[in-house]
Amino acid sequence: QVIALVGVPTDIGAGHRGASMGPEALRVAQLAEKLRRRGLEVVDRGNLHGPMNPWQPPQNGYRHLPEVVAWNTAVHAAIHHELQAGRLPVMLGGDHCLAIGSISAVARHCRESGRKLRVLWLDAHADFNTSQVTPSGNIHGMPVACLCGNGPRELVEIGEQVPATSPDVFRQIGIRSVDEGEKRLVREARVDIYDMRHIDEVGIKRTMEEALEGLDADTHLHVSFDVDFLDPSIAPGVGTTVRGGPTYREAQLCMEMIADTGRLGSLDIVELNPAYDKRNRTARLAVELVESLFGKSTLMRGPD
Ligand code: DIR
Ligand code: MN
Ligand code: MN
Ligand code: MN
Repeated sequence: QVIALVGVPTDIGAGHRGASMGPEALRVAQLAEKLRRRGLEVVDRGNLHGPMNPWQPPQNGYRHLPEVVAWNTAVHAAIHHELQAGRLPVMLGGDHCLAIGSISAVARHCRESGRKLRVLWLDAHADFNTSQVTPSGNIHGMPVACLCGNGPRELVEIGEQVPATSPDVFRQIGIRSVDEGEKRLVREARVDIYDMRHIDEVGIKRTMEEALEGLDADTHLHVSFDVDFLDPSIAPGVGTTVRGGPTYREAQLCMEMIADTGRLGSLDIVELNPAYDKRNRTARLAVELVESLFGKSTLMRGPD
């Protein structure tokens, strides 16, 4: 299967500038070349285009809502196009608001092809805020809520079916920062959250077994990888670091266990912010982890 890289150079939904440089940082870290070296076929579609970041304060609880709609409309069309053509899309963000466009496209494709959807949300944050409870107005803190129908009409309606998906398709892993009002919302929606305490208590292996449970031959697995999932000591190049995240080895095992399912159908790599990084090390780490996600491992491990 051909992997299609789709760059989305914007920080329109974030509270810090610089995630717009994410796609180029991943290219500089040789994402395409490293995957090709593994024998995979990769096409780089270049970057999507959209409005400049006007850097305005929030209005009615949302910062840059019209611009966020414009970018996500472009993402939805591009990702759906790749899926329709049988390719495996990798969205190079960009901030995490762009998951509204990508996951709504994946959900639409699953409906059209009669497949089930599972979304692994690797993140320090639950991204389940609404305009009522957001502390920031930044829409990168709201994509999961929007995808579940809880958000402004213009965003909730991207992807035709409203809501695009439902809380039960999500498994959130690595969570360690949930805002006060957001806690009530994730609880009410019964979002399946494997927070850092859960990982501490049962370990990353058991956590991933739980999150991946019930996948079958016709499940499409989407991974939404917010780079702030990782501990800031290994991944400083993000706008909103939260200490106490997965270590290098925990992250590797997480990616390898996803690869082992053989069900990966699409991927977002978001929130990478080279302005906060040193010598592109966070992009290089992200590329290394994505190699594992696509099957790289130390030894060959068979069923016997
Ligand atoms: C915070 C930060 N929960 C907010 N969110 C995210 O502003 O809603 N940072 N996603 O990466
Ligand atoms: Mn996020
Ligand atoms: Mn389709
Ligand atoms: Mn995050």
